Amino acid sequence: MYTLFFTPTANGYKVLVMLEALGAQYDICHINLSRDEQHLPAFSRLNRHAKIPVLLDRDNQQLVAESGAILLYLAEKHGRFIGASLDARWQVLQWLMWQVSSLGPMAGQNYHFNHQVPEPHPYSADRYVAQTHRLFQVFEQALALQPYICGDYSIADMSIYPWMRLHRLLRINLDGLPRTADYLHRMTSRADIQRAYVIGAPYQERLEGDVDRVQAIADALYGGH
Ligand SMILES: N[C@@H](CCC(=O)N[C@@H](CS)C(=O)NCC(=O)O)C(=O)O
Repeated sequence: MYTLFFTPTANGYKVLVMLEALGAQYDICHINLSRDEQHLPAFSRLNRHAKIPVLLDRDNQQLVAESGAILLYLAEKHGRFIGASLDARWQVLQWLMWQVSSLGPMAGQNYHFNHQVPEPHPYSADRYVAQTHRLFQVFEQALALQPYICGDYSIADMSIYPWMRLHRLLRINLDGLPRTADYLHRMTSRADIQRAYVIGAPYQERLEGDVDRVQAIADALYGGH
């Protein structure tokens, strides 16, 4: 049994997609970022970086933050989606690291400078679109004729898809990226991914997060004060 501290953002969906792929038992503790609930002291005790996602493994009270680390934790614990051979495992780790160190940060800045910046900043907006586009091109070449980035469906795909599916918002035209377009269609058609996005969607509308639960969980783990 797991508790996922979640907001319906790309990084949040990575873990929801994995939990659905595993058929794991979990509940969701909602952190409303638009109300700055990530900065509540109780949540900061769970993750000093004050960001979602965070996973609590109820079996052993293990807390894990950082989406890439959470995906690895779950893949190792369940022995799934991390490559069957040593070579495949390193491929999966390589693409997982590529996502968390390159695609995620570039796409995140792209989104910020195109949709959230208080004053328009065309140089930065265009720069991060160009950087994101280059990463899509790298992915297009690497995908070649494989259905998934490492052959079999893996945590690398689960980390990449939630960002790539935002391609329109990121101003990425898929016309010159036909394999990536097919890949995104293949991923979107997966039943586990569809379930994850159906489960996550209502949290977009929720006004308040589960702040009392966060407090209770932090107190149970670390003691009240
Ligand atoms: N490197 C982190 C990034 C997590 C992250 O940026 N989370 C965002 C939501 S997608 C967040 O919590 N933002 C709140 C804030 O920055 O205050 C990961 O991969 O988990």
